[in-house]
Amino acid sequence: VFQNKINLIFVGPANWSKEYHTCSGKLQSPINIDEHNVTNVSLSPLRLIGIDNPHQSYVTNTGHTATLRTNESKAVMLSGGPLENIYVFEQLHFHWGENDHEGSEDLINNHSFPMEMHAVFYKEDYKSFNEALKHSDGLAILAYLYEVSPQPNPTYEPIVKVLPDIETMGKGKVLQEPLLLENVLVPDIAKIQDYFTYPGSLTTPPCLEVARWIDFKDHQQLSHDQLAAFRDLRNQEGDKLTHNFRPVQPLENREVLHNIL
Ligand code: SG4
Ligand code: ZN
Repeated sequence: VFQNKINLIFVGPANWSKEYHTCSGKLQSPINIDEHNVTNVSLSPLRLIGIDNPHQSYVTNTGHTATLRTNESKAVMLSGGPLENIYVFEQLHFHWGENDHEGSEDLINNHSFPMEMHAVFYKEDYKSFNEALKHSDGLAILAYLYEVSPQPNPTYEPIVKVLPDIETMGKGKVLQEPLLLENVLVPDIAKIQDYFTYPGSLTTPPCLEVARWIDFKDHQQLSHDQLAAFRDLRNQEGDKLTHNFRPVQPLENREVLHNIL
């Protein structure tokens, strides 16, 4: 039935665990974060290194999302906060929905947002992304939530502009200018220490429970047209990618921490 991973993704999240038992595990993502049910903590500062100079970057249509990578490996590193080690930037990608009322994976107080971006990092000690996937502390994922604004957000224009060129699955395109990841990953330095964090999983099969999630409380802005550009991307079947978020999973026995300054 499940010919490959991409097909499986579209068979629907309810069926994933038939093929991948981990998808019904007890540390699954995404979750609903109930702000009345979090533990306030003050962790050491979260640090991002290497974001202050522009990196040549390219965006690929994977058939499930648009993924951005830089040409240089180990260009950007993450440490501090809930992390005990250094994590290396691998890629970032987006989740969205059919309209401006849905699309995010994690929910806040059961509220869903039109888009969520994930910046995926792997633990440097494991040397490679694939090796890191074999360890429970292998990944750290930064999650950014978006709301609709009347004006386009200039930070995302270089990415949005190439989307029409990568409508077909498998296509990729180098951004016209090197990208300053600082604008994307640290949109407001004053708000970067305000986040929720919990242990979770990849949100696509095989749903590996290897990720420390860090969800920023601050929301970013995108215009309706910027959001709509993502919905024109096409999947393996050639259909428009209008829904690539997983529904929330049970919190089970987990505690969500809220870091405050
Ligand atoms: C998206 O499909 C990404 O394109 C995948 O990255 C990613 O898989 C998958 O989401 C799950 O990641 O942050 N949402 S998530 O939990 O990072 C991995 C690629 O296919 C393994 C490169
Ligand atoms: Zn994701």
